[in-house]
Amino acid sequence: MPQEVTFVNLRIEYSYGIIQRMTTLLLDADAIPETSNHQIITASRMDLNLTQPPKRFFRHGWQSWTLTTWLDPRDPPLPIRAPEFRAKDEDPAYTFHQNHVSAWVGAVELGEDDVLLVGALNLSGRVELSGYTLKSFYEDARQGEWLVARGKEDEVFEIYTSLLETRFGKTRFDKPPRVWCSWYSLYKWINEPTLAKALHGLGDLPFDVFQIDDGWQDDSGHWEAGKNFPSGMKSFADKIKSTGRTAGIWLSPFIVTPNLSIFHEHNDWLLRDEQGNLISAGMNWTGATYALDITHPEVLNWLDHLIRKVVGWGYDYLKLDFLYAGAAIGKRHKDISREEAYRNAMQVMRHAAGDAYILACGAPVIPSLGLCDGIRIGTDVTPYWINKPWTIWLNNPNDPNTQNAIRTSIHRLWLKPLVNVDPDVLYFRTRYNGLKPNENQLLQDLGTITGFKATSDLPGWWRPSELEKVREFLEAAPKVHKRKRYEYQLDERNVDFSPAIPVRTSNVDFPVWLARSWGLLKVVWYQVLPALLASRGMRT
Ligand code: 9PG
Repeated sequence: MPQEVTFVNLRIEYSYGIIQRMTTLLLDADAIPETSNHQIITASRMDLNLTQPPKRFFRHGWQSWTLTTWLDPRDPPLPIRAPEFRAKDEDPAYTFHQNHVSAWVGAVELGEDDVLLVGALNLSGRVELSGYTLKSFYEDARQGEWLVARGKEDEVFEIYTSLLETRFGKTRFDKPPRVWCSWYSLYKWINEPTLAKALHGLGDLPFDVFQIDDGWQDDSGHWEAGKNFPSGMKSFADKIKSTGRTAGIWLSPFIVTPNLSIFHEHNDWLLRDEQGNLISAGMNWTGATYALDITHPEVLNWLDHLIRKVVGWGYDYLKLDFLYAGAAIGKRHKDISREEAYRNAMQVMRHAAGDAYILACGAPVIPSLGLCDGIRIGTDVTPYWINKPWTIWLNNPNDPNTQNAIRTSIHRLWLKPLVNVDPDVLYFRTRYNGLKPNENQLLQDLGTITGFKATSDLPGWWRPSELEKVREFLEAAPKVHKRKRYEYQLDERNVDFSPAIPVRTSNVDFPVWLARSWGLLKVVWYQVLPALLASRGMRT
């Protein structure tokens, strides 16, 4: 029998199914006062019927790189046209879903300053907008708690954030670090002499961390130094620490590629589907990647040893990347939900890391809370605003570029009380930089707002005036005031992020091969060529 309970001014109707509890929540939006109020409801599914079409739908991306924004509900979801990017950029369960599906938290804008938010308080919650109905559900029909809150946008997100803290915990670091990271200048072409030169070139600039990114490792998959680091990784950590900075290093512990020996040595560690086929984890710079079954006891043991080894070398800042692969869909050794599997393995690594700082990247967001200190909140930046063929022609708002990165990051600033939010690196160089001054400034301003100040610029690429700008920027702490959804005031200066917000798609069926090749030209020109020159000691 349906049962009614009072929820502020909402009418809730509970009905009980045989196997699971279904909750249908009937909402008369006009009857609810627009002042902040909230309620926690336990259900595996909750259908919330809106009496009016929402003006906007807040879609929260599953992992760091996935589109997060307020959408026009009339715009249908469009799958990424190039299959190789789907597993890397989207929640694989909903790639072809006909409705917008938001990960853990969804919201609708009913009027000016009037937002209704539904937020999962357990793992595996999703919120789908289907016409006038907000359909919230836990995957695999699990039972869980939901926050339903109505009020001003910032207020409802604050309520959600404080409840998430009680469920999952928060970072131990109030102040984010200032980081020099090797990726966005040298990419995978790093070597000992070039990094040593960069380390030296930073002089007394106030960077807390010097972080070595992808490219240091050999082809074993066991995370040992590659041939470009003949003195070994411990030796380089010592070098970094002798300059008074924390040593940082990049790892992607949940993915493997077929060129690695571990792929063949431990084929039984790989995640497979019901039919025994390997699960693709998308592409990285070296090609196809596959996911590890992180519920396998040997894999968990291996992860524990790996983190202890790297921390033992002297690295106290770990950028753990491509973490979404841990929560890929597949048949696991242990029959638990994919996000539970992810959180258990993160817990093992958190424990093994001791006091080291963990930056989660490419990471399912809510399942990482409490187990990482920082999290990347957008896709990768690039020294240009947009890569049209890859973003527009291939319908990929998660494609690495600065516009996509700013858009997603700006919609995740509400996470700041829980975790250091990393909007990716900022550029201070004009050399090899195709960003217009106003675009570059927006990215820097995002760094100021999050407090996570990072760059990859090689010191030799800076003009003397740019180097001074870096010092000033790292030391500055302007007062940040949010004026509107996309407008901020930094001390006396107004900043408007609106130019980064539109999602541009194409109705033209450009051949995918053409879009791929065309887009690659920009990557080669702005990213690969400068990196190759610099890695050979030229123009650094
Ligand atoms: C290292 C990088 C950096 C970066 C991470 C992550 O092939 N791809 O399309 C691709 C996209 C992004 C990407 C890597 C590969 O970025 O976000 O900061 O650490 O890995 O490989």
